[in-house]
Amino acid sequence: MNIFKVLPVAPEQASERAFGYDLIFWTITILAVVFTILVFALVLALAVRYRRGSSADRRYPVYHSNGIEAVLTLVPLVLGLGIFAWSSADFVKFRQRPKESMEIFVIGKQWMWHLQHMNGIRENNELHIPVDTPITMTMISQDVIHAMYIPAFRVQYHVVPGRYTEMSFTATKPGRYKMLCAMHCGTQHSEMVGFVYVMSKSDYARWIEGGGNRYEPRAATMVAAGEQVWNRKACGNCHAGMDTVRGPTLNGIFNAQRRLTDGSTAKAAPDYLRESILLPWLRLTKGYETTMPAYKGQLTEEEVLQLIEYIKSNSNTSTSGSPQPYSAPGARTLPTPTHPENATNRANRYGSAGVTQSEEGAMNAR
Ligand code: HEC
Ligand SMILES: [Cu+2]
Repeated sequence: MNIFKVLPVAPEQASERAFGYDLIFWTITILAVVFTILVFALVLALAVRYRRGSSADRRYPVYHSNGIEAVLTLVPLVLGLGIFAWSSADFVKFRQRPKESMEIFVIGKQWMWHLQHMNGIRENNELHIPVDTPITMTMISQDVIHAMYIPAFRVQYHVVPGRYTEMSFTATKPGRYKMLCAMHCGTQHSEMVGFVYVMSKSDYARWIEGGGNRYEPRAATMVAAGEQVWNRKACGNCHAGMDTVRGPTLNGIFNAQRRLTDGSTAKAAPDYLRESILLPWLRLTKGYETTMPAYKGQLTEEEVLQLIEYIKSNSNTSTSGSPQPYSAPGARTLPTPTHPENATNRANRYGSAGVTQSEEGAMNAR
């Protein structure tokens, strides 16, 4: 039974967490109202009773009472800590990424939401998802800070420039729900709205089979789109199937520990990869110098997400560490560098000449 449904002040409950969220919300609200009424009622009653000229008995004034002190301290303390523990538990639970989830990539920009499914289907200000399926959104902004907000799901999280944020939820009820921006982001912030369509699993399967929205041309999958960017930008000139003097292999590096020139290590998580592509010199891979061009300003956030998915897809096939030819599923082979020798390549080659043969061997053995 859902007693909160009768209160018309909250949006529909359409996700796995909505009920628990509302329960906390209403508990806090009701407690606040009850205590406000209690305090005001006492203030009024006592003011009337002890007003000047009243015949109240004033012979035994109470200056201190341990009992009252204890009640006044302990009751709010227990209530406050209880609410803290309760809401923290929910918070921790819902900030966890589900073990298996469908990924959606979200790019916020002034003033629209751009969404992309793993199979490449793109949507603007609309999102189609299946019911009862855990969804994880990987989100980034192309300009200012936004916040993805779906009131019916009781989810909201910042979408910021410069790093990925994540938000997971499971929609539990087919329907159409509002998708808003919850961070004031400029003049048309209020128009940065759209809809989430929660569909039955069979409807969703049909929708995605049919190529999504008819007015959007069917796009390549995230991975295939990433491969296109990879080829267009000729990343393969320097990143081959194994570490070379031109660059380290990216085969199998996803989520692996990378050794850096300053002696530290870094996990090749999405944020690290994004930084390595846009501003590669901030953290240099051990054994290499600043020969990789910085792609900041040359790639859109969407392209970076696609590149990362491409790099990730090549992680699955190779056992980490041992250099292997690039062979991801679907006959994606990374071209070996075949570009003609020119001044830039030569400079690159000699620029990274800090890598000696033995060091290179050591890196390959890594
Ligand atoms: C001119 C050669 C060159 C090109 C072109 C190049 N890179 Fe690199 N890349 C390097 C070198 C050298 C490093 C190691 C030094 C560093 O961390 O910057 C590197 C490092 C990286 C890393 C970090 C790998 C690690 O070891 O942790 C990533 C990710 C990466 N590149 C992706 C790309 C992508 C994607 C492209 C194409 C858009 C690209 N690179 C194009 C030379 C290149
Ligand atoms: Cu916004």
